Amino acid sequence: MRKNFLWGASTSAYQVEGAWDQDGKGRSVQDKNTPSQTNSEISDFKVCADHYNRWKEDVKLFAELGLKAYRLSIAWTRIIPDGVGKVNEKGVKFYKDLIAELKKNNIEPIITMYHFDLPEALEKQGGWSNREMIVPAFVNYAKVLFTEFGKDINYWLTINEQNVMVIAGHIIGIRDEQGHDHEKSLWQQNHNMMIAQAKVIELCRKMTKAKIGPAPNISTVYAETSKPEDVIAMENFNAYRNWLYLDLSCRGKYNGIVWNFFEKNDCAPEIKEGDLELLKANRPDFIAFNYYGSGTVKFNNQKLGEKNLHSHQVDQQKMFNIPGMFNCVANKNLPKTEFGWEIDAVGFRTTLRQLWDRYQLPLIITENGLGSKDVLTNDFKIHDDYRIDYLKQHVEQLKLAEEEDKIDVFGYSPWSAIDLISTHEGIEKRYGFIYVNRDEKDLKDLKRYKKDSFFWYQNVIKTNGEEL
Ligand code: BGP
Repeated sequence: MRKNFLWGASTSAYQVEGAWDQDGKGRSVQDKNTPSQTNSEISDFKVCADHYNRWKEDVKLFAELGLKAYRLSIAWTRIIPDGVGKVNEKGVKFYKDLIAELKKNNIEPIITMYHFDLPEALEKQGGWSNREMIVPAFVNYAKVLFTEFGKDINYWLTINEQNVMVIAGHIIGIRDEQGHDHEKSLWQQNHNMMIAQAKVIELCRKMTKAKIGPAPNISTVYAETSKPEDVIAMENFNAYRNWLYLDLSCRGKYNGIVWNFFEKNDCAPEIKEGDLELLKANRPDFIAFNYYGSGTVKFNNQKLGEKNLHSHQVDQQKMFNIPGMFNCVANKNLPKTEFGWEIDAVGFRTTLRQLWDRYQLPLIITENGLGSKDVLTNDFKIHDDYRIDYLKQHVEQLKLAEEEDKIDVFGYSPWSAIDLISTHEGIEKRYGFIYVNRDEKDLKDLKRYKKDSFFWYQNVIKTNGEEL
């Protein structure tokens, strides 16, 4: 890989930090929408990996792993507990100390500003559906971040997986209006996020020298068969799942396929005068994207009815259908993880190629990884060869993308640096290079152990991807 390639690893605040009410932190929608509410067997986000109290030890391990970059998110509610208003100095200090320690260890901090954890106080005022309230609130939060951390940060990510928030909304902080209003409200929230993002990009350029980009979840899409109708479904799903968001942020335009869908179903968002100009004038410097596996679809010729379409959708790999657009189906050519997610390393290269071809912006992968029920042996080892296999296949394709396809890709930051609480499936679904000794309910000693994948990735970084 290129010299100075950013070999990284990722986490998000609400999944790793814990300390959910420590040092003045406000409540976020994640403190409210904990998985324990839907399934009492799995953990909530109160303690997580207790990274908030053990960050020094963790950074030491990240340095030993050899990370060149660490992608973390800042919890809005630690910085401004009510979303707007008073800044919490203790929250600011926590991230200042963490960033300083990372830099001391030559680890580039890559910061996500908002990773699913909208302040609950803002959610109560309508969240992303209240444009007049939420856009200035997000811009104000960004201003505080640029003021406090601006001189130390070279890469900002605005919003994590905006597209998954839209597809899987009610779980992660999008308001779930009922019936027909649901559709309209959903796309309005999406539009409002885009406007907020463009304003934050504008502000970033005024206040800092950093680069800034969005962080959607992008996956290549296949047609189930070569039937022409299935190819139409593939284009529809691609537009709906991937291009809508990036066309807006990188081209300042609504994707035509999705816009027609909106109009046909009377759910187009309101676009105010100047919105598209604002988007066009504030394109990102790069595209960060998360990739776990591809999607496969077949034709669907139903009509969109009054039925609420998205509310039962909980993650990006669960099957779902949009009338008139597509039906998601399983891909028989692909193996699955223990949690049923399809594994498709070649699809990773295809995704990189499509992104590069479409937008011609530098790329960085900010999530990629395999969730599994890892086992701690009696001699404190974790033999996660399945994870090594997954990552190895993906890095092989990454190398092809860079070397053969000549794609401008500047970093790879798998999920996750350390075990943390999965968005919907508890601690049992582990992704980390570092094992955290706890169960769903029994916190044990929270001790850290290096998995086999830790040593494997350490060598990948050391040899700059030569030895896999
Ligand atoms: C992405 C999110 C992460 C993380 C990851 C794994 O969608 O950005 O926050 O959770 O997916 O998903 P899960 O935890 O559901 O397995």
